Amino acid sequence: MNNAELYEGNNNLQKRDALDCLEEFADKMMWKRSGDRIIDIGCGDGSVTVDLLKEFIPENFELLLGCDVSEKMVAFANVHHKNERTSFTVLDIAGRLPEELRSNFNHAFSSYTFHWIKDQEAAFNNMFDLLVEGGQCLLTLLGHNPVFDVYRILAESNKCGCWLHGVERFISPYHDSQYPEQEIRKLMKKIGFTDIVVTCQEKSFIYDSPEAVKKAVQAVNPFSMPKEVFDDFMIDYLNVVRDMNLIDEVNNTNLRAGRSIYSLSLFLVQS
Ligand code: J10
Repeated sequence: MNNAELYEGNNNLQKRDALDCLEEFADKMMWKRSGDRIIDIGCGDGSVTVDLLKEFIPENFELLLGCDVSEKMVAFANVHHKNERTSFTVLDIAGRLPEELRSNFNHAFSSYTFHWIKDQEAAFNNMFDLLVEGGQCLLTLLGHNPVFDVYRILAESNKCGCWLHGVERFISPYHDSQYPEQEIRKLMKKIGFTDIVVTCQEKSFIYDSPEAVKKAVQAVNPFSMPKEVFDDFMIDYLNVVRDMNLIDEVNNTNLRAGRSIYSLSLFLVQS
């Protein structure tokens, strides 16, 4: 996920779910009279940070810092969205936390990022350490999503398999979980969060056309492959999607994708 322009134009599903999560938990957010410091983990191109998140935070915030593991995404976000109080920096949330970021934020947000992280404990520990005591965090991430089954099926195929080596690295840690909420709750308690709320909702999403599905998949494709291979890969991808009955025709033009997308929302307080 390194093409910021492509992601910016094809992330309606991610934006819809980020908005749902912000609306679901807006009442629980406690803001200071002024001067809140806010971090958005996995900011990507920065559009969710500035278009959605900013609508939910008080105007008198002190700092809004977006961070992402991708240098290209951060560079794009800084060019398009940086101002006096909003900026973007490179950070691997599962890696070593820079000292200056520790206990530095009143609120941490993250949307559609944590399902890419294998070491959940390291990432959530870092999230805890970023916050001041009593700091709050709000996250949305994928549990089960058929997109991961499609990757697994294609990884086994003779034609595409060689481009999908190490496919398990890119499967949500909760894709195969029967009770993801319980698993997450247990980990959050171990880390030390209090007031833990974890919800899991089944969702679907309407795309305008197969071309829109193709672009959305391309925008988050974690496998590197040449452009000509990608076009072929997408033909196979959409064939698997059809074989698995993952898309329905709606009004003959739109497509409803993935009736079994499970989206997890987490609200946590640093004790
Ligand atoms: C940052 O965004 C993401 O991590 C999003 C992911 C992994 C979900 C992408 C799902 C898409 C594009 C829907 C695919 C459609 C199907 C019919 C399987």
